[in-house]
Amino acid sequence: MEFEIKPLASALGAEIIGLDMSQPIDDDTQARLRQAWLKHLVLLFRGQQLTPEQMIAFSRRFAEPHTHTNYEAELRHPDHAELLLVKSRHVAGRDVRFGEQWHSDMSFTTRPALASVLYARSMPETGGDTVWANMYMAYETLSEPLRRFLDTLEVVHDLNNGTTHRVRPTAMIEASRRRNPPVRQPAVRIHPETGRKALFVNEWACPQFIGMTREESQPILEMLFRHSTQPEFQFRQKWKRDDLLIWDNRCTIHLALKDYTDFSSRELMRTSLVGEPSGVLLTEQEYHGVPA
Ligand SMILES: O=C(O)CCC(=O)C(=O)O
Repeated sequence: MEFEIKPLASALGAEIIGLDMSQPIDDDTQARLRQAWLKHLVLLFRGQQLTPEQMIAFSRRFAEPHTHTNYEAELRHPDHAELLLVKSRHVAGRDVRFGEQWHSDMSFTTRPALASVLYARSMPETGGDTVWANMYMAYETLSEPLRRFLDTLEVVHDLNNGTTHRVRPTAMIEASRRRNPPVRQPAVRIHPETGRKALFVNEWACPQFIGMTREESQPILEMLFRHSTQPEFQFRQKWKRDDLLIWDNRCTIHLALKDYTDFSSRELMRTSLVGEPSGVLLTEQEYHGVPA
């Protein structure tokens, strides 16, 4: 099957033109799509008409979808455990946009998402874009001594570190922490398919390095957050209804922009695809014993 690959930014992102993803795709086409995805990290398919089952089938061509038991029930599709409903909400008296800090999906688990898929159902007239950053570039553009230092480090990934999680009532945080205990991950991950190194830290999940205090960790982490999200490393998606987009969480981070107010106007469906094992659950001592 023929298709065109149109790069959308120099750092990452490409549009695939000429494929209808509601239809079966032969193995050769799927293999070429996967190569394109490994090269461009984010693939966009415009104008796709998919049922929930077809969206799950599309996702399954890349990897097995998570069933999202670590998320609250209200965020899950009532009939399909594989589908998350991505919409903004009011939580603890605050407007919370799904994904409003830079992150990599499920990095706070020992099976971080290999990929995620978003399918746009409705969008505000203006605003509500999503931005991705290339974490290969983030790693490769650091100085050699810093790369060597980071290669040896592990970093805490904690879902409840995010600003939207920290402001919730204590009981809610505790329940979320039981579902999502913090993990330690390598600060630099070797991509299992390409063999390239990618920086694996993000502002949502990462409060500190293992074996270092927060005071020592934070200036380094803040520098890395700034460095990795510079505009030259980004691709920005302006959504249209029926856009279908898949990205590689092993070498990208992403951010949902907060520049819209009408919550009911923006809704997407998401699958997250189960990735290779990475990271280890923190021991109580590691979690509570690290000097602040
Ligand atoms: O709503 C978006 O644009 C992105 C949502 C997000 O960050 C996610 O699904 O992980």
